[in-house]
Amino acid sequence: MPKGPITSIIVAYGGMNYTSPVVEISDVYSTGTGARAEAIVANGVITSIIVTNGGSGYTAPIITIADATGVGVEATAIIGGLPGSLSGGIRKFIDSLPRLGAAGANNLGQYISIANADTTTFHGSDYYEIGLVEYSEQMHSDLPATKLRGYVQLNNGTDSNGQNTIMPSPVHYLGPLIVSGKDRPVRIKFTNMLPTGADGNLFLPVDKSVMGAGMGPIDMPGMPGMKENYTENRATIHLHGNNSVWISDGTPHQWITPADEMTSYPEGVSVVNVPDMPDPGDGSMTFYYTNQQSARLMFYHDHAFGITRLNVYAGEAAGYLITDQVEQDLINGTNNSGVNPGLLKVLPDIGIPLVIQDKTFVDSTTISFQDPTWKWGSMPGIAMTGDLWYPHVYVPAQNPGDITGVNPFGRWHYGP
Ligand SMILES: [Cu+2]
Repeated sequence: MPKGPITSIIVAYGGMNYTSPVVEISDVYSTGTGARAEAIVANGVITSIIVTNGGSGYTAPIITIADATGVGVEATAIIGGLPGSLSGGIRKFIDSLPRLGAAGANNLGQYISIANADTTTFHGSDYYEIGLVEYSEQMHSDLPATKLRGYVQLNNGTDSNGQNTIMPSPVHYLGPLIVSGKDRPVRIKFTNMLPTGADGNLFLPVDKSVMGAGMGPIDMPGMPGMKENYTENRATIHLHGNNSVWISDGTPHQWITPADEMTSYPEGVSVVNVPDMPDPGDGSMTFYYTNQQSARLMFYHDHAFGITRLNVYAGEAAGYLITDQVEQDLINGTNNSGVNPGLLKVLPDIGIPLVIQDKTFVDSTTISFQDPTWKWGSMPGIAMTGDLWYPHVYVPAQNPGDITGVNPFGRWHYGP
């Protein structure tokens, strides 16, 4: 978070009956030191507060006025009121947007990779082998690298001799984008390559009271009545918005664990592979998409029972774009579809996919005040700046300790 000296204090309401007020300046996160200020009183009202020493390192300053007789003053301390007085934090508009392909890399080297189709292994279809891996990527100039999980292409399309080639591409956040055409089927072999055992646990808090995230139906080995938990490295691919047949939908019950995971639940109960593709083996699934849809931007993402929101937040999402003859006519100034008799070039290209996401990052210097029970991330138990943060405390809307009975920050009502 940004830190700096206190550059001014604004009095919103001067109160009454003040005689010799003393201004005390503290900080919500205990980061600031050294600030001093004096209150100016006229007829018992504080008319202004003068900063005599701005101090340093303030993040969220609090003004307290001590006085034997006065009440009611309201004042706000300002940090960053002078150009260049702030340091730290995540600055706006510093990094450019990662665009499509290596040529679209931004200043951090981020870009959304584009998958290369193998057009020969399955005649009439585009074929992709997609892995799921754990990796790190720097998301902002003011952050260290962030631990993520995401998709990566494992084959490399079709070479100039028409052969399927194997050359894993580097993993890129929100990649690899699959570009397909209306009515051109896409086939995918998905392989879960996440870590296993304790390393396979998510680096985000998992609420095991959510159905599908905690205990499953099977007893732990040798412990009758003690149910074994589902693992946190379960994953699948669901193509969001696609007109998919159910066996390839990637429903909440169509997930798979890595091949070498030790678990009584190696795959979801509804996993069905594509009948005319080879058995992909443990840790892999196959999918078939008809793409009988008009041009559109979709995305594929994880859908595993009980942890979908966490897996997608961790990075298990990528773009999927269908183009069609109508769109191509509007790009190329042709009229094969019949919608463009004027042969106009209306569209410059298939577009620039825009993806808007909401992420919160851990700041190791303030997390112990903001979230005292945070214990997840890349070094569980040690708060690491740049780790993804996720809510994990259910704050009740009732507060028996407050005379109103209400907790204004609460979101959850007690049951009867
Ligand atoms: Cu979805």
